[in-house]
Order: sequence, then structure tokens, then C-alpha cells
Amino acid sequence: MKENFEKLREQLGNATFENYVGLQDGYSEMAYQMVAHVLTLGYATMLAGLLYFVLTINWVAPKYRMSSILSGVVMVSAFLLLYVQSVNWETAFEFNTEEGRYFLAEGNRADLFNNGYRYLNWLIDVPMLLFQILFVITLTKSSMSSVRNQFWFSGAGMILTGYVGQYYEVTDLTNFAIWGAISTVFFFHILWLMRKVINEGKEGIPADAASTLDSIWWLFLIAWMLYPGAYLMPYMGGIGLDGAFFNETGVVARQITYTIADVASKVIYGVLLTVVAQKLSAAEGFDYVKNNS
Ligand code: RET
Repeated sequence: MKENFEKLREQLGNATFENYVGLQDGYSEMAYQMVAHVLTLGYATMLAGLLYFVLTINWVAPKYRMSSILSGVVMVSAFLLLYVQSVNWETAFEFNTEEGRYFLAEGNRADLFNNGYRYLNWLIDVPMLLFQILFVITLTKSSMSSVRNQFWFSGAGMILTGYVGQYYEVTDLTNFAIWGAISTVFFFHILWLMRKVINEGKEGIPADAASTLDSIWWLFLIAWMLYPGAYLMPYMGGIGLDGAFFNETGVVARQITYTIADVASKVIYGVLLTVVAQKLSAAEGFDYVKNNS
């Protein structure tokens, strides 16, 4: 790609690296379909998750139900966005029978590929996900409104700065790194605050509920770290255009990473919060099975 880069850059400007790969080398059948399939898996899982959260809402005491409602909101917004992202992939590239590969599509229905939909979806989902845990745990020291405001502030700050940064992933690595670094500062603040919330939430609750809260922490930490990994994906195999990931491998790896992160941070996280709420409800004398039999 190095030899042709100036020409590609004139044609594609701030487009993300998926388009550079699609114009220069194209995608093999396997790479193209793996992305298409993993995007479909993503939105199908969100619909399945929605069903779960709706059906289990009465299994927990009323004061915990807001957690299920927020998971439902996250499922709907993620379902729509991932569907649009998947259509975007299909309209951006088309099969070329001479080369036997998929290249950037031309003509007036063609659209460049962009991950920006995801970032704007996170603007809804990140505050919801952070907010959600506050309906399940009881804070012992911090004030609920202060934690909530810090979550909103840093959540939005992290995503908006990352959204700007991702436009520079091919053409301006300095800007890409600076916006990414600012975003990371907000991210560390969120991690620190979440650790504090979980520590306080563990006080005075049954041991099995506390241990599920610990699992939520580890899930949270690992799943959320995957997003900056996906941001950096083109350079995971070396900085520069000839790195091992500045090609279809990196494109596939990025979409798989996003999908694992989405399923873990939205669906599994919501399920685990429902489990904690069920344990707390039971400890408080709310028994769904008895009430309904
Ligand atoms: C960005 C930019 C690069 C630096 C960092 C980032 C972090 C993103 C995160 C996103 C989480 C999204 C979730 C969505 C669920 O719907 C913006 C990629 C640190 C942590 C949980």
C-alpha cells in the first residue's frame, strides 16, 4: 500500500482503513463474509437479549426493575445501529468477478464504510450501562447524583473525543494519538469510579451476590478494554501501512473484537446485573416463584 498511498489518500481522504484496504487490495470471500456474518450475529444477539430482559423483568423486586428497562433500551438502540452497520458493509463493497474479490463499490448507491455509527450509539449506551448498576447496588459513601453526573460526563467525553480521533486513523497519526489519549483519560476516570461503586455495593450484601459483583467488575474491565483495542487495530501488527494488521486481517479482527465487546458489555453485563438483583431480591424476601405459583 505504501507505493500507492498518495494516490489513495487523494481519493479517500479521512475515510477509515477498511476503505483503503477495499480500494487497494480488496477482500477475499472469507474476509468479506466473516465481517458480514459477525455483524449479523451482533444484531441478532441484541434482539435475543431484548427478549430475555423483557421476560425476566418480574423475576426481581420492583426497585431493581429499572436495570432491566435500561438493558432493554440498550438492546433496541444497539440492534438498530448494528443493523445499519451491517447494511453499510454490504453497500460499501461489491464483488468483482474478474479479480474474484470484493472491492470498494462505485456508483451513486455506494457508501464508504465507517465505524462512526457505533460511536454515536455508544453515546446512548455507555451512560445507560454505567447508570444501570446504580439501580442494583446501594452506595454506602458516595452520593448517587455525583456518581451519575461523573459517569455521564466522562462517558460522553470519552466517546466524542474518540469519535473525532477515528477519522484520522489513516491520514494523521498525531491527531489520532492525541484524541485517543484524551479519550483514555476519561476512560481511566470511568474505570476508577466503577471500581469504587462496586466496592461500596459489596458492603453488607450476601456473599454470593458480592461474588457476582466481582465477576461484573472483571467482565466490565476486559470488555471495555476491547474498544480501545479495536480503535488501534490497524496498528496492532506494527505502526505504518505495511504492518501485519493494515489489511483484511485487521479489518476482520476489528469487527470480531467489536462484536465480542458488544455482547459482553451489553448483554452478559445486563444478565449478570439481573442475577445480582435476583439474589438481593431473594435475600429481601421477594420470591418470584412463590408469588406466582
Ligand atoms: C475509544 C477511543 C480510543 C480510546 C478509548 C476509547 C474507549 C472506548 C470505550 C467504549 C465503550 C463502549 C461501550 C459500548 C456499549 O454499548 C473511544 C475507542 C479508551 C471504552 C461499552
